[in-house]
Amino acid sequence: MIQKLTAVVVASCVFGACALAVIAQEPTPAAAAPAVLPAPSSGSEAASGVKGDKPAETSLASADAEMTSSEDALADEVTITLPGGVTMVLVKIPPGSFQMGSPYTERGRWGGEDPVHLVTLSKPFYLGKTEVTQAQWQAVMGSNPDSNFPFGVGPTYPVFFVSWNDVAAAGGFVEKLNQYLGTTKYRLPSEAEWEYAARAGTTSRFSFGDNLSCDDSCGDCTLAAQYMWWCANSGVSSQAVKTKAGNPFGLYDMHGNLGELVQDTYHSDYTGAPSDGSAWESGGDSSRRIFRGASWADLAQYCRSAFRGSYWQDIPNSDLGFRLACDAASNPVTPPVIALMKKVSPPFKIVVTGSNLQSGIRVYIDGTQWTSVTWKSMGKVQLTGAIKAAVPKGTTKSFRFVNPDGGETTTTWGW
Ligand SMILES: [Ca+2]
Repeated sequence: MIQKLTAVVVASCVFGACALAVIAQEPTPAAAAPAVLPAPSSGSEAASGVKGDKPAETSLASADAEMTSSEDALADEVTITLPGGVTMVLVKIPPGSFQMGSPYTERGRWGGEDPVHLVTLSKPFYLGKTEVTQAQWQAVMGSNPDSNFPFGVGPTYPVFFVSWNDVAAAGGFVEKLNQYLGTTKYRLPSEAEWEYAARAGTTSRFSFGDNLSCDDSCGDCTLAAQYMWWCANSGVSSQAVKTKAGNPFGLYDMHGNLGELVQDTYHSDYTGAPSDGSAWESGGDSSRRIFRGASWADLAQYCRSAFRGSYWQDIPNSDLGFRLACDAASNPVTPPVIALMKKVSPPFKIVVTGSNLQSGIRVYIDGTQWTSVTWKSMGKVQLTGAIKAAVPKGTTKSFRFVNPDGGETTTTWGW
């Protein structure tokens, strides 16, 4: 279950309808490397964790709509709409503290999970309910890197064979998604955020328990098979997302299916790691990035919550994908509410009301960004000549209003 927020969050405009001044502007243009398992090492440190040698138009569903309380003001889930109407759901992860890493007594661990250290995440954030799918990748990037693979291909399958650079470097998925949504808040999770979310309040090896009655390799295991895809049950392929049970936070495939790239560069262990949940990108091996959760091809022991591996930043791998994270605003956010649209003289009057709109709002017409609007004042504002030109009399257009802090709403207008 998702914990309730206890922090008191204060926002201006929460209890009153704050109006956005809409100032018409000039129209703005809209915007395989081998999968190598960690090598076993001696003793209880089972693996090195080093992977491989180098070779729209829909409103946010229920999003942020609870504005009457200062607690738990963020929606438990948000749904973002990608080009073509493809959606992606992110789950609210509550703030909290946890012990990151694995104790010496944990079966199947390796030394890269040392030392166990306290991490405190002071703010909530959102994390993808599933790994990013091929449909979602296709919607944002315009192509499917997996289409020619003989396995694991389909719109509901997680996208794989994308390098960290393909995801998070300039021109990658994250950047293009942010551009499309008119924001900067979507990103990869940090390694600490990922483990915190995978554990979901648990301290056992897996979020479903220690699973000590099964072996840690590829043997049949009734319990684990309810929750994850790994070498025992996946055949020779990743599987459609959300086809196993979720964890206590409502996240799917955190154990297995695909290993998931996170923001952090590779450090051989946690000595010197930050304790605030931020990504660790200084020092270490800057040519490699961390992945978490292991994959359909991996042993059960690598699917543990604490397991960590790394891979070359610029090389794709058929075992690796990712899921998206998103900053939650420090204040509650709400979709803008269009209170009024009517034809008057001058022709159009649009009044946008909502809360926490200090970052302004972006207006899209038929999917193309038309203008950005800045917070101006309370009250009604008229769109005159520009909107008249954008929506000629006798036509009908789809209008999408996006709050960069979260939330959007869509309507269809004509006159
Ligand atoms: Ca996974």
